[in-house]
Amino acid sequence: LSVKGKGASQFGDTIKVFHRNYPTDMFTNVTPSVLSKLGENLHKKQCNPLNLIRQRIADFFYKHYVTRAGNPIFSIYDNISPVVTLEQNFDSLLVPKDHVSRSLSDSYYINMEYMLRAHTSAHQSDLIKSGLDSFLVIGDVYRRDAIDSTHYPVFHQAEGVRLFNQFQLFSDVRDPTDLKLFENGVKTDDKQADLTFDATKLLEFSLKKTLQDLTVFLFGQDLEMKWVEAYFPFTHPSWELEIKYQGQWMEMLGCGIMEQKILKDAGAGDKVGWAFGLGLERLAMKLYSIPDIRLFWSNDIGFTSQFDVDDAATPVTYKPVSNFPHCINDISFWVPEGFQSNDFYDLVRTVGGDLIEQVNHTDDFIHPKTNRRSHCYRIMYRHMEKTLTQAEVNDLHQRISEMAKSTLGVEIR
Ligand code: FA5
Ligand code: MG
Repeated sequence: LSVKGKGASQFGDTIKVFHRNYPTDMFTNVTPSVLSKLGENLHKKQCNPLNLIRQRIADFFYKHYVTRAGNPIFSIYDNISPVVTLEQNFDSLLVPKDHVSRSLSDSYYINMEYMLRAHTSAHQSDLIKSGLDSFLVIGDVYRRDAIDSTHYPVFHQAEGVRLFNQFQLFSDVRDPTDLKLFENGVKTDDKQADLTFDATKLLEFSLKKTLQDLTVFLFGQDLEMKWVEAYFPFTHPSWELEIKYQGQWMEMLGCGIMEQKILKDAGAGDKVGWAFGLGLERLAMKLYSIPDIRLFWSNDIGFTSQFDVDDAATPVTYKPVSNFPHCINDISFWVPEGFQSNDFYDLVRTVGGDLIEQVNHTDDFIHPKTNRRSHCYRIMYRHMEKTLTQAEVNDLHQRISEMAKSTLGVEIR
């Protein structure tokens, strides 16, 4: 196993993903455990809460956004392969060449050309190029990330894009004669250089109204939420929506006014638009009171039977089968030059699978004399459906430490 981007040895010269062989290279850092999630499509799976959420979102857009002839405005794509090019995931979205999200420690690469999409935004440009104005993309996305109850290396997003021409954007304005979409201006915190202030404000209003209406549709009126300013390379201005979940603010989605260059490059430079990307697990956790993101992957009938409903609008409140105790073990080691915490998180997940509830980086220090760096991690083990024995945990912990020694070059202290 290698999680550092030199996975060629682990897989040989090629990796097979969905019946296609890809040559491995210096970028290759996908792991067998992450590849095993491809094609699971939880958002299409019977009795999975993500499937219910997907249907609810589709209902909302089909019901509330229709043309005068009664046809839905948004078309929905929930079947696009998560294998994308770096061009799709990054370049088409103006992500700078040196942006952190491109690093081997943040994304899963098949090789220098292909990766597992890190967000559903990867499909924006292609779908606009194909002539669409309003669409949703729903699917699985992959990220090397921290491990806790709201983060998992595979999760699901719903992307929404809506484009407007001049007539459509200003259709509700009483006297639109003086209003324009474009100007030759300067970029400020409030707007892009080539969009007018009027167009920007109307887009912001339309975007926030759509997302607020969606949250009211899903959660009802008395949900605590707030808009926070944000930054994305592909939108400006940008926002995130947070909602209160178990007493804490939890980020649900990112959104903003689409960078005009993306539309130009995709052949839709005469239109303006907004886009959003929301996390389905986060929505589902809130909606069904699901306490841990790993539960979405459970095939345990105690879990799935609770989401066995004919109508996706049926209210469901998850009742934990029971809460089994967790075991905590610490591990500390000297790390080599260039060591990344995400390499260790991946390794822990690869060895421990869903028995890993959480990994915290608890200490980081540099030896004053030798200048060597030491990291300490606290690993919380918990089985969702039974009590783990200390022997089982020790065995796992031992395997994690062996694997860290042999593949990450750390020295256990
Ligand atoms: C994005 O992925 C942007 N593509 C969103 C976007 C689309 C912005 C279009 C502007 C226009 P972000 O990394 O914040 O942004 O992720 C979006 C949402 O995915 C988060 O708000 C959260 O709900 C969910 N999410 C992110 N990381 C994880 C994770 N590791 N586990 C579960 N959910 C996650
Ligand atoms: Mg975010």
